[in-house]
Amino acid sequence: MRVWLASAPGSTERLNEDFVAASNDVVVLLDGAGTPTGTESGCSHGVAWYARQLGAQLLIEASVTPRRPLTEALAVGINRVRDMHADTCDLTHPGTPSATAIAVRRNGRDLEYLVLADSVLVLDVLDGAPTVVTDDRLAQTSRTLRSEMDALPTGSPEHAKALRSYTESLASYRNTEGGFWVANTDPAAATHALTGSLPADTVRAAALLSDGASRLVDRFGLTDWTDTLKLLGEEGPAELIRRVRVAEDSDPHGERWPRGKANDDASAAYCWLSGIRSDPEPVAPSVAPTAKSKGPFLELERAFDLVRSRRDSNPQPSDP
Ligand SMILES: [Mn+2]
Ligand SMILES: [Zn+2]
Repeated sequence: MRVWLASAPGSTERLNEDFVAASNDVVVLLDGAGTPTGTESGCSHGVAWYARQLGAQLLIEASVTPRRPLTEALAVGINRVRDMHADTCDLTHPGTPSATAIAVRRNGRDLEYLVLADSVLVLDVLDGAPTVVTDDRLAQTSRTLRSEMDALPTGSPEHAKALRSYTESLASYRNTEGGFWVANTDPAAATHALTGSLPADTVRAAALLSDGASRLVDRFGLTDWTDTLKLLGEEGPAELIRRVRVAEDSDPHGERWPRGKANDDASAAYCWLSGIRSDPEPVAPSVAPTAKSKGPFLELERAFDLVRSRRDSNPQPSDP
């Protein structure tokens, strides 16, 4: 399995609360549920810490014990992270950090997956349209709760207030029958994940997307899953995120596309599953990204070129 990853925070002022990582056979992607500024959470570590700890534990469990089902690996991870801060934080607080989770594992001839909450898994199957696995229970629960927030301009104080009250009212539906399920402190949530397995040789590639990356399709409607897989294969995850930012920046107040955050953390993993030896070369992201897909790296490279050109015009005395 070959894997390409990209992740970018929605704002330079906040930590990236998504987490994406891969081992030889496993890829995990989590989206920590953002606690809006000014909301009490009971946890001094925060959402980014939670998503990173849980993602790392899930990656370890799923990789080291391939015979253990992914739901069990997630439950073990939830327990471990809970134990890390049960003594120092109030984990009964309704605002306690939580996260979505996707895990994909190549296990012998099978490709196994787990999807909990609203991150999106897109499978590029050999015959037919992409298979999209996402858990819409949060979207169904939130449909009525978010109408007040969505009517207000994103970034305004009224919107921020409505976002806080929306987040607080969602808490009573979290991890309850009839509500929606996410990873937080209760390992039983793992048993509510969508899971499945299919022969690995029927899948060309798999894409794991946080909702900050999937929004180009499922919120903005600017492209479809087929073209998204093509873009990921040809230009890589960073280019997908760059396009999300361009769309978000064209609608900073959420008038065209109402949303909780003008820019959300965005993460994508693209896993190429076909064999490495005999298959034709995959339509893989080029190793050297083009200028248009470089994004922030372009500025880094320009700064580096400047340093280098100054150094070259003032050569240091050579060693004796
Ligand atoms: Mn998100
Ligand atoms: Zn904590």
